[in-house]
Amino acid sequence: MQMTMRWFGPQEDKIPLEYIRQVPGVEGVVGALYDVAPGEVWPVDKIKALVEQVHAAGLTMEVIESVNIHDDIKIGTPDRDRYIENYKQTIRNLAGFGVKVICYNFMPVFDWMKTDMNYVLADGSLTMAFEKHGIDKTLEEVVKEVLDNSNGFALPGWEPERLAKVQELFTRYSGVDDVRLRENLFYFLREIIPVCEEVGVKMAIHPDDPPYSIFGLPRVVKNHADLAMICDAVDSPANGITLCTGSIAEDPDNNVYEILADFTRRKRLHFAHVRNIKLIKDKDFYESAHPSQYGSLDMYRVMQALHDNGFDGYIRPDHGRFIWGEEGRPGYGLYDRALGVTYLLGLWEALEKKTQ
Ligand code: CS2
Ligand code: MN
Repeated sequence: MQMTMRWFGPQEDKIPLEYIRQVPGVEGVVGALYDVAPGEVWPVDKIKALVEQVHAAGLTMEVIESVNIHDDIKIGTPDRDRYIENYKQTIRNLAGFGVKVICYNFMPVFDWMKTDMNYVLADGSLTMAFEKHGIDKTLEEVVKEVLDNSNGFALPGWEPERLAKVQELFTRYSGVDDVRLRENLFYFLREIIPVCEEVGVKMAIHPDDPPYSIFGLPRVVKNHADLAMICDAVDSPANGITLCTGSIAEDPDNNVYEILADFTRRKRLHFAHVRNIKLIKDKDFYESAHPSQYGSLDMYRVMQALHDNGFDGYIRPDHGRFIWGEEGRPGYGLYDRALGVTYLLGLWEALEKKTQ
């Protein structure tokens, strides 16, 4: 297992690599280029500069999150083949610099969705939340809530220029139901997985956040059955998943522990996002501190499901709260995520010693 933290690069992240290096147990960062539009090839010179900077700080960069998928691939337009060819080239370029895992998602229109970016917890810390009265707002109001409260940071998957035309984007997806979206995902996988096998890269799909339909959009990465169908669609170790405990647990019908155990056993779980959420009522939730006592997940069981089934991939804490006066990119402050790392590694050490 390799512990990592996400880092948004020299322009987009105000946390220096040196600070990440000082978090005990963190060996690498999960990186990405943020100045390349979805659908374009990631240029070799930019990848090289990023990797060299990370290595110079004594860290690895073997995981990318995310190489985002162009809407034409998700919609399945005739233009998709051009974007898929670009994606293949990006995979090759990344493999040339030691990248082993690429995290991506297949959510139409938006990446994750939250309705409250500054939810205040009892201890005064700030977190993100999803409440259905928020979803009663109009589409434009919800988009505005997220964009206005991102503290000046560009949020991946929330490109303002793309979402300025959100209604138009919805219209483009109007003929795409779950069946079509799934077919388009499988088409994409059948094209790219052979390239991944050739260059030694593993794809790892991130679950939908939230894992059910919002605003009538189709959803195909919601639960155990969806993940199994995706893995079976192209039966290769290069076709795997990122299990985000927070996202998948937003639907209380999902058994996070069983899902973790099953895909770890199948050797398809390449990347784990481990965080806790607190379900409030009717699927409303907020993102809590990592330890079990603050949320709805038993984090010991989460780590046990990975450990006892031989997890050997990359792991990172996921969104943290804002504590100790820190400000910055929502979900990605240093302090609370560092506490998450320490806690998860503590659980892991206990599991290791118990079985020795
Ligand atoms: C992440 C996702 O920051 C987050 O919410 O867990 O946005 C994740 O990076 C993407 O969905 C993966 O493609
Ligand atoms: Mn996640």
